[in-house]
Amino acid sequence: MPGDEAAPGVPARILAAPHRRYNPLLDEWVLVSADRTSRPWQGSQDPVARDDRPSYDPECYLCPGNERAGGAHNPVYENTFVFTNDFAALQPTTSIERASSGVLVAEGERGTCRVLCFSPRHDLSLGALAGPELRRVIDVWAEQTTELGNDYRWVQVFENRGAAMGASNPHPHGQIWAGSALPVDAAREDAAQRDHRARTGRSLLVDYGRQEHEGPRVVIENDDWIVVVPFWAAWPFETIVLPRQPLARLADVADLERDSLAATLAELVARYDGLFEVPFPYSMGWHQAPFSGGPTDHWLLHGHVFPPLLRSATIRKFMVGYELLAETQRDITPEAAAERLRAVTFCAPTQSAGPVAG
Ligand code: H2U
Ligand code: ZN
Repeated sequence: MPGDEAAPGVPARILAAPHRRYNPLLDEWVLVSADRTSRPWQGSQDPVARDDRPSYDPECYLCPGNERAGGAHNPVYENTFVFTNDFAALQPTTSIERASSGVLVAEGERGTCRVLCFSPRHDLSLGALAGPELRRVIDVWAEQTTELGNDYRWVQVFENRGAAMGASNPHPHGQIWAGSALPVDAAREDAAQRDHRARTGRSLLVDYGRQEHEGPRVVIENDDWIVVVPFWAAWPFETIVLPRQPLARLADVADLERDSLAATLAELVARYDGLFEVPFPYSMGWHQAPFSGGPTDHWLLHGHVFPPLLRSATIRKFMVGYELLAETQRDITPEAAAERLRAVTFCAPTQSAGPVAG
């Protein structure tokens, strides 16, 4: 599948030495210094994540029928369950007035935060859900986005998986935050896609997906979706999930494409889990056209997956000194990362995860 060259038109001599790659979505650069992973490491190692969860945990705040930290009780839900975060970072009643004093500027931010339990089963994860169950999660992502888009400009669907990425609970769950402002990254992606459309008449990410077709950064490619380690990836095994049709939001994804998205996501998580043979931690989420009332034809729906692991189950990439002070730097090339994800043996699941216990 991989092409001969990492980027036809970019001389191999540039990519063979330390170099910077441009991220056109965020209008920023990343420094690529291949082979730095061979340097000695006597620093931090994360504990290996043990995964011996029961299918029902009486102490879990998210399991069916249990009491949550805020005192509410979960229903005995059988599929997915959405509730307003008991410790929400945003409130729907906040006034969005803006004020400034000299160089100090502040504005109120109105919004809401929801939690989405992917399954009643405490011991599963997004990628371990059976096809129809994962498909249902996709449907809920789409429904929630449409509903919240009636009230808010930006709807952020995401999942933090694993303690290494700050997940507060191992029960399979994600979050949905919606707010009145366009957050920083959303605004940058909106501007970049709008600009590309104005200059070329085409969609930035449709152009990008076409350019990556059958190339060396492809991890998964099927009729509906392409998953690549972006040419400008910041995190070691970062991927982007792109539809092959020009769709602006999850609600635009048709029935069969939702099924193939479920299969694509399950395969992606399985490839991550197989890489270091641990439940791979990550933050993943969807970027969808903002609900600003204007045209959305410059936007392409896409998923970002940001996993922190670098060289083993216990050694992560730290975004620290140079990254915090200058710009992002990566130690393995995106092409090498994609090759390793492709090399993981993947077997499509054949049966449902089974009934809930407890
Ligand atoms: P994370 O694991 O990604 O932190 O998401 C879990 C969210 O669930 C977290 O934002 C909320 C936390 O505030 N939560 C509740 O709303 N109620 C609870 O009883 C436990 C956790
Ligand atoms: Zn649970």
